[in-house]
Amino acid sequence: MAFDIEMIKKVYATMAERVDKARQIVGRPLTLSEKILYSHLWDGNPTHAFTRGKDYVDFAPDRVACQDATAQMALLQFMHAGKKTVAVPTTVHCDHLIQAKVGATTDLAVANSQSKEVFDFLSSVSNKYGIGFWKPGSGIIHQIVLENYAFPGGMMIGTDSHTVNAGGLGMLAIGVGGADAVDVMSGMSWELKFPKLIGVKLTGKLNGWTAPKDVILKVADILTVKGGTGAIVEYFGEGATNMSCTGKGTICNMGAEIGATTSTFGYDDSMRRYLAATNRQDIVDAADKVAGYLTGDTEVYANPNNYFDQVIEINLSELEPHINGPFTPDRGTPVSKMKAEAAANGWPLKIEWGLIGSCTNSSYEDMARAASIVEQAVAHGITPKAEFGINPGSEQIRYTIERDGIIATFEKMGTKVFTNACGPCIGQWDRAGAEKQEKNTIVHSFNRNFSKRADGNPNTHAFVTSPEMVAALAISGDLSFNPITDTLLNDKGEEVRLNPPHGDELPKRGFDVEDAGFQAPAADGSNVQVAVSPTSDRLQLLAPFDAWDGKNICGAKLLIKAFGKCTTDHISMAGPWLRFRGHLDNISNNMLIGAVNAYNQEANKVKNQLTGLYDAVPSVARAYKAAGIPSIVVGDHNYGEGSSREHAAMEPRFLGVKAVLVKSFARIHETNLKKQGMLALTFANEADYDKIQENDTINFLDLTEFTPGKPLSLEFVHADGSKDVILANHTYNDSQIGWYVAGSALNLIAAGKA
Ligand code: MIC
Ligand code: SF4
Repeated sequence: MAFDIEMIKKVYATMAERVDKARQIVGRPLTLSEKILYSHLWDGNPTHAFTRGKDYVDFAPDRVACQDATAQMALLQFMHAGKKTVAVPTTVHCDHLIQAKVGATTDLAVANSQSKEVFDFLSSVSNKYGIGFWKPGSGIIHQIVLENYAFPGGMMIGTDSHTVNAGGLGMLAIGVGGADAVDVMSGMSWELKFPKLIGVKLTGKLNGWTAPKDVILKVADILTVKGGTGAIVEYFGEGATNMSCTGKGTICNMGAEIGATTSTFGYDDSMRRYLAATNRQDIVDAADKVAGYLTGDTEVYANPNNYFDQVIEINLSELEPHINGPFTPDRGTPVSKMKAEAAANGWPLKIEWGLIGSCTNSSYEDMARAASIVEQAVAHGITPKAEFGINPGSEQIRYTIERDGIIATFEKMGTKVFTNACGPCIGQWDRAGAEKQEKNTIVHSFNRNFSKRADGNPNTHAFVTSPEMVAALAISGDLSFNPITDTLLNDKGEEVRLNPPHGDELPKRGFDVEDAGFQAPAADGSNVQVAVSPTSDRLQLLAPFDAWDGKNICGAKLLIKAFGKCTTDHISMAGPWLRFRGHLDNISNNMLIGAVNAYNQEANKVKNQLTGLYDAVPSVARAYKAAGIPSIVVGDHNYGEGSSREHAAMEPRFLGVKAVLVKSFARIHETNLKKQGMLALTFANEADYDKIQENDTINFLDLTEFTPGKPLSLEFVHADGSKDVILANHTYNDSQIGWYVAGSALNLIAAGKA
């Protein structure tokens, strides 16, 4: 389990040299993000300055992390790469497949039996290929990475969009699809368009009820779900250094919700404290020697406008607690405005559940601060109005908060302590009554609140807020409750006011754990057998996708024109479908079932042009596929926002969709489509979206001339015989066109040609 200090020292040894060189080449002071990017170039030393937002650059990340729901597909692909072991340190974490129902002990036992086949598969593949394996119950991937593997100045990738959490410890940590991870695990470079840079200057100091979460809830409100696309967000200023390391993790974590490539903070005392508390003084000693390289240059932070593409300033002393939602994480409402907003929008005021946890907010500090609110309520004799559930971030956190009496405090309010896992955050929540689809409100400390995400009920209004606000709101049972100004009634009918939360940043007596849940891989795994049963409905070996036949795509049918928000939750739903993440055929039955059809405003009801009848999206896709007819998907802005799950790209590929044409893409999803041999295209003229009709047949006119920088022409033949030729842009470079030609990036690796 030990982190690799020698590897880290090596990173630091080359960092100084490379950063100094980069500074000369770029010809000006450097941001932290640039320092980490330039010192992780695949070909060693920097030779020229890159253009932000334009140049594709090859990088050499230091680590890879995968979670169970995406690792299955990633490792099924890795098995085709023909390698003996992974080329860089890699870990697999079992956290997504555990349902929250009655409480940790029972729920974990149920998961271990229901998903035994999948956990056994992940454990044996990890053992075979030199991958560290974190068992179910060990915790949520991003907390474990922060506690064990993240280090200032490092670069890592992970098959989960919230990999970015490790920015809290000064890393550049980036979420990717499994195919990208396979490249790095196979010893190849990892490609990324050199990001733009957004600087966020934090002045002042958090106080009262305001928490780190409010910083990112505010940033999300300013930048919206696509405002960070293609950019790294770098935080600096006295407000940043005044904040805990895990608080920084919360802020970086939710950078995924604004589409940012990643977010990061410069190395400071909060990171020293956190590293020391998690038994990594060695890293502090090594980092201190190169500390100047682990943060942005002084001139940059003094005059940020000269160095960042965009600068935002937030005064933490004035920041109010925020409650974001419902249905989207960027709809921000300061707590003082909630009463009016909720009334104006008809949001149910009664709160049914308060949930604290997820990779965003499950640290020791989060639990301690939320418990301080619960403690007060108990002392005042207040009965909580809503139900309460917590998911600790890791076994180390759970063990320590139990030792320190924090769990006992929560239990005084009848709180359910669920497994150290994602749980309700990813729809792994057997919520009683959810099937009735009643309109209701829940508050949680998670990061995402897309429709149906937590409990499958489209009428659940989920609001995102800090753990301490979740506690206060759930106790009051009222979405419009403002703990700063309002009072609560206790069991004697007295009005009482809650004091602002408090809690230790790190446990005074240190962290403790009996069994963290780690399994080290075999020193030589060559004899380890990995079994996948041919009759399994959970796992299926992959067959390579067909190579391109070199011809224009002709006679394709429009499968769906998606209307409005279409996240990866709409394209490949999680919750109950998570159990098929290792079985491409089975999981394809959820393809686009959440997307709204632009022609009837209904989900999962599209026209089958062969029969004229309306049917479920996967059934119609399968009908076209069976008839040998290609299909295409059309979508709106920020298509594929949210998760890194490559199933959202593999399913359409598997069901015969050839192209996805949208107004704009979320970064990870666009790459996932390219890697799986799909055409990811954007309208050259957005208004052309309106020209596409339900009964259209599509012909590509110049795919045979597919080249970087040259738009493609698509002919849409309407039912009355009239035609529109629509120009589609793409961002494929030469090697990515190679993936398309081969049928997928993996086909190239398997052929030894990558
Ligand atoms: C999520 O938060 O949506 C997930 C589940 O963690 C995903 C990964 C997945 O779909 O497995 C993510 O954010 O990438
Ligand atoms: Fe798990 Fe939720 Fe974090 Fe995704 S966002 S990794 S589902 S806790």
